[in-house]
Amino acid sequence: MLVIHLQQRDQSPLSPGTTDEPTNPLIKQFPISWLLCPLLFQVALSVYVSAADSEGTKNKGDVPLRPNIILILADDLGFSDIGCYGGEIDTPNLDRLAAEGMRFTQFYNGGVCRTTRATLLTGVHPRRRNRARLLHPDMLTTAEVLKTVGYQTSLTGKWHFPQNDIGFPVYRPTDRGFDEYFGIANGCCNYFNPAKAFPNFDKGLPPLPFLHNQSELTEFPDDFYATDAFTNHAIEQIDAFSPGAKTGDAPFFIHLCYTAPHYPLHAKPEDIAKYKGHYDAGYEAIRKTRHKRLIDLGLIDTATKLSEDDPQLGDFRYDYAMTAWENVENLDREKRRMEVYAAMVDSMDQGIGKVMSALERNEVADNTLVIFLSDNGGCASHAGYSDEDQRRKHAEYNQELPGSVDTFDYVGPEWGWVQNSPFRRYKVWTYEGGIATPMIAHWPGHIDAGKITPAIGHVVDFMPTFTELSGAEYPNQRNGVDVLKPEGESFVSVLKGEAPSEASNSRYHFWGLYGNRAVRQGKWKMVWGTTARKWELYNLKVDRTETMDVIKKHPNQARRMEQAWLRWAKETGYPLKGNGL
Ligand SMILES: [Ca+2]
Repeated sequence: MLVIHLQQRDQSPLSPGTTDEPTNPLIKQFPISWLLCPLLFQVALSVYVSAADSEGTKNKGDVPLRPNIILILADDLGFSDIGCYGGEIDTPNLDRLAAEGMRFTQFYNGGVCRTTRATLLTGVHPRRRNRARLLHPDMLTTAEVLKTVGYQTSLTGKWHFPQNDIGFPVYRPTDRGFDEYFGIANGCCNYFNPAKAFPNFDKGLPPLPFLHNQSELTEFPDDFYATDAFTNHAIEQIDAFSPGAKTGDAPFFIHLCYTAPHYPLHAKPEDIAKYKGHYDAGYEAIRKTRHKRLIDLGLIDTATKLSEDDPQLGDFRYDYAMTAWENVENLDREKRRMEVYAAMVDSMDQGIGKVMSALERNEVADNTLVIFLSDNGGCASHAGYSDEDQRRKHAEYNQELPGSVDTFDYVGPEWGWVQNSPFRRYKVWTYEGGIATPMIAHWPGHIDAGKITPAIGHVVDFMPTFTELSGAEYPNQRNGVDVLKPEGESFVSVLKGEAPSEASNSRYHFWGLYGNRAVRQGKWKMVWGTTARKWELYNLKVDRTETMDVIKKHPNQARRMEQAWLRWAKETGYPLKGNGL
């Protein structure tokens, strides 16, 4: 009798679709209204577990249904910063996850904080409707979908969708499927005191909202440090969500969005001290070392050349000329910038180690998929790079070297570029330096230890991946509104150890942000820089670092890819003029 009830259609706003056959009818049609009644929910879960047991608790292949999921997103972390991706920064915890799990060599983000977050959260490419707002009523979030099959959900850290846009719905995480939220609701904050206003050379803004669920926090303890606070909140959620009297066996989805190592450069003195002198060799030497280590680690082909720096081509806000190391005027400050950045990454890695310990302490590590990646490449932003007044204000504000609560500094163009070694450019650009991310997936007993996969993937793939892992059926509607269908592809088979299919690795991927464009299909990638304003074509199989433009040799391939990009731009509303987000 109970099974019949469970198979009845849900009448809630998040009703599952009606067209596709679910692979597990018990779970895929699990009504959200049951979640409102703890007793019925417990009974329903026990029925699910019994049914799943009778099928061997497995879906296709060897992957069990409904693992816990922890999705960790770093902010403005470069491709080769962490140790297991060739970096010199001490990241033993991420290195351990990589050694016990899988590394992706060709995974992509959206090139900048908001486009990545919007796509990763919704499974669809950004739609440029209603100015630059990217989260719309006809999109579902991963948390909303996972909740349809009983997941407990929380988001920690950076959210980055508007909080006060008059005339449009305000979406806090708790409005979009997350049971619990703690963090900076917009782009970044002072790490030691999020209530401190931004300096006048940055945007001069008052502090951005820092929320616990829907309440704004305006006071922070003296020993507050954002990275540690986010780590601690995620651990609290692991403790609260792990199996027990209150939670039963309901799985959890924790989205841990660190702001590290996004500017401002703030780190604890003991972490900064660890990196004193580590960057004295300068930009070019560090790039060469990282390039070699990436080859030694098997993460890039041995024939891959180290790319040169790009010249400044115009007045685009994110187009910077590079200064050679021997021409740097204030070496103490310049070295210190990267030392503090490394300390911020180190602190995040320490936090990830504590998160893993919490999983082990709660005895849920074996059934938890942990994924780590970055939202865009290293950032080259700099206060007033071409503005004398802003430079003066920056110098006045930053009387001391970067690191403390009273400073506000950035790594600047050269270190931002180094962070993406061996690739070209940085955040906001669609060369590999802007959009290629390290990605680690860890799931003991399910993902082969030490595996490196060449699967080409994109943050648009998380929604179908999590939908498959959870056994959810993707709903047709949200609050009575038809929703966009997921535009990515599940990478569960890759996690299981299968080689990426030819079809999967040949599909199209698209980017458009700040006037920069890119399209990848298989080995081919076309890039359009908003200052050069022309397409370039690269064969990434032999030239991952985009050093040889072969568009004149392959005009038909280029034409096909341009047409595909134009169709995508039309479909998603991406503007062909200007360089706005
Ligand atoms: Ca970012």
